[in-house]
Amino acid sequence: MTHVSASSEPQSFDRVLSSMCTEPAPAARRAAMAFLGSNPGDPATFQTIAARERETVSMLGELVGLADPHGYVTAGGSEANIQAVRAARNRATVAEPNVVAPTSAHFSLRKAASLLDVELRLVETGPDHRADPKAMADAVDERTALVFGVAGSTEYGRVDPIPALVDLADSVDAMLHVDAAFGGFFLPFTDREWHFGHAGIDSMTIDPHKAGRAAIPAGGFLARDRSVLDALSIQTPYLESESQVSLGGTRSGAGVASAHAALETLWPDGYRAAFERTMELARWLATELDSRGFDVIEPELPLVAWEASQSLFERLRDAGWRIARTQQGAIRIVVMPHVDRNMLDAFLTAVDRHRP
Ligand code: 0PR
Repeated sequence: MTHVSASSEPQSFDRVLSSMCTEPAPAARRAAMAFLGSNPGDPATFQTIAARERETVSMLGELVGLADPHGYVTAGGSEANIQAVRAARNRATVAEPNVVAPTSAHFSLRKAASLLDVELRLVETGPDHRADPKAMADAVDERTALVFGVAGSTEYGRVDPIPALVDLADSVDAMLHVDAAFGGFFLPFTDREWHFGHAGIDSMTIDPHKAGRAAIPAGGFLARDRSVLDALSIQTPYLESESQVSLGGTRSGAGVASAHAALETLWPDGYRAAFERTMELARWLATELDSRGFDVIEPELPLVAWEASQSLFERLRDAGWRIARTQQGAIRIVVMPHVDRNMLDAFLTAVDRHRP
């Protein structure tokens, strides 16, 4: 029998500038291996991993400024975003509820809308690539169940004006969800207004398997009130445990254990050091691209977006660089912890070689 595969080598991050995934921290890798067979979806049977999940939620709460958080470790940001929409829909008292979000919201929101049969109202971002609360105010009404904001957008690394979105959600009695899947492990070291310190935030997405340096799958769904999780709860008649709030049934103990180990090892000093190093690299890369005459969007998080031609993009890809394009045609480089100065030097050499 012939096996067809690109390579038998393990994943190399050598030229990966497109991904929000990175090398897991060594302790996170070891912990994942140790819990490959345990299922946090059945906490009465798998009590060790269930306890680690509770501790993980509590550590994530500390990161996002929420004492006594409710939540669980999801399979990723998509599940957490889908669950936010599901909770809001289940709690809505009106028929045909809608969700109002900026166009910068991750595409998982479109999955949520199609799965849950809610209307998704996407509102153009402002020229700064952030949510535009005034434009969003025109889109909300008495049927709005959820207002959605992003703290660290997928394409530009932008933080929406969360306090203004909180006010907007309040004005129509809707829930407010913040998607900090990408930004959550960087923003504690900035002075941005994004965390649960703002009274009106109901729920949040924050993903250990991105900048948290946990193994995949490890996302996070956090809520201020127990009632948000109650809105997700399903009875599980024949299990030892009586109910389940997660979207998945059997879940990865590896992801949970890995998130727990990463947080225990890296919060806060390790994450702070990683943020400072990658942020400085991102600023440096932005300056280098700018000095070559490219239009660069000033990085706010370790993500650099810059205008480049389709032909340069394709040549860099053909040369083996893993890079992504935004919907508006900019090249997007995510400066994750596996990226270093040598790699970016090599990338800039490639840019100089392949530009017209
Ligand atoms: N929310 C935000 C803000 C995101 O950026 C993402 C993922 C999600 C939610 C969804 O998270 P999951 O993919 O964990 O469900 N954004 C990444 C992106 O589009 C997804 C990704 C990750 C793509 C790694 C490629 C890759 O190699 O960049």
